Amino acid sequence: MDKTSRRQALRLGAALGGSLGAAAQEPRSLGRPLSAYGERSRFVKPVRATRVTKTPEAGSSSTPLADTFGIVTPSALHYERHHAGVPDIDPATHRLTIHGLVERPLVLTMDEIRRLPSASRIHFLECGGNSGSEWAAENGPTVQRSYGLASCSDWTGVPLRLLLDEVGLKPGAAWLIAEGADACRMQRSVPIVKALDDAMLAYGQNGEPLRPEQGFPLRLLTPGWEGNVQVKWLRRLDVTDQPYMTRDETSKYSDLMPDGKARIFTLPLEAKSVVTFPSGGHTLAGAGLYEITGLAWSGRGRVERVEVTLDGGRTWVDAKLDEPRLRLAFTRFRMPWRWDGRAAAIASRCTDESGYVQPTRAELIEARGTNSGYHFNGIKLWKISPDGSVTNVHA
Ligand SMILES: Nc1nc2c(c(=O)[nH]1)N[C@H]1C(S)=C(S)[C@@H](COP(=O)(O)O)O[C@H]1N2
Ligand SMILES: [Mo]
Repeated sequence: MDKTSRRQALRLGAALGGSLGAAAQEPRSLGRPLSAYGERSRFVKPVRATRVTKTPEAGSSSTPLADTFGIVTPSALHYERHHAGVPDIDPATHRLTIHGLVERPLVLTMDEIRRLPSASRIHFLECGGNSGSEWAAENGPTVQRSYGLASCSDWTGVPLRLLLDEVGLKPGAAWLIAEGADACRMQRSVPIVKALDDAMLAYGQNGEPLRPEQGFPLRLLTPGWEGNVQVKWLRRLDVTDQPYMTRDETSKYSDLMPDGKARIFTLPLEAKSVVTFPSGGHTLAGAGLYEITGLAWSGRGRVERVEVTLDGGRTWVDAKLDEPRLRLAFTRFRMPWRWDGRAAAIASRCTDESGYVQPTRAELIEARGTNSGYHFNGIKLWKISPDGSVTNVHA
């Protein structure tokens, strides 16, 4: 198909594109010289949005999901969540201790860890509190504010299994307690089955060492599980027969059910998706062609299907999924859309390879009540008004 007929096929019409004359007149001058470490164009502005908490050392910042392409989040825009600030760790003095119910306790330097067989894998990371505001009546205005505690990177590191084989698990070893080197010494209990399955000690992120915000020089990765277990600045793994019941696995990252009991250790994240364009805060320039796009992911494997609704959930059509569709990674979906200029309510619905279908918010509340603050994975509606403005609505 030549260029002319493709334009006709998309029927872009006079609304898009200018005339040929103007571009040819631009002046030329020498560009700037080489640089040692790259920066993005000064015309590109998206940044992480910071949520201010009591102190800046115990806060979070969210990824501008609507401004990223594909499935990999630029390291500089990866969301951040930390409870005691970002420590400044010299990898030359950092140590990882593995002890507890093991035959041969080990203390490893970073150089020693870097000599071990390694792997690189693309995985999403999502805070268990991501889109927590969707439980409430008042929700975040933009996809960044409401869904930006999720990012996806190419991680490099050592399969944890290798090291556990090396230290030798003693009978009764059922959990390991991962501890960070930050001031709060954050700890989470990890079932040993995950540690022996696909958990990884990561030192690389998107082709370079981890960013300090992501846990430099070493973090635990438990792919598909809530972000909180993926302990950053990892300094210690204590193999035990039971969980520690730490602060972050009891009072935090747990959900109070209507019967007064709490769901705890809900570690794998359920299938989820969100339309990132158009989404809250966008303004459509007028009727015509747009590409609806968004991200889908599941802590239980691959994304199998993403459907999109334009009428608030009455009818659904399949979106196109980008390949490769990786296990426990973001999957990008897309769908061309010709907006007729009338009110619309758009949303996406993800089905993962286990057959699990993303529930509506109402179904989620039916099952879990309204006391939950974490683990929200309901279908997310955005309302398009005739003036082109896009807002966050529940139903
Ligand atoms: N040592 C340590 N690890 C930590 C945290 C922390 O505060 N300290 N925060 C956790 C939480 S709540 C999340 S959601 C993820 C965030 O990882 P990121 O900042 O790389 O996005 O790290 C987890 N690991
Ligand atoms: Mo988190």
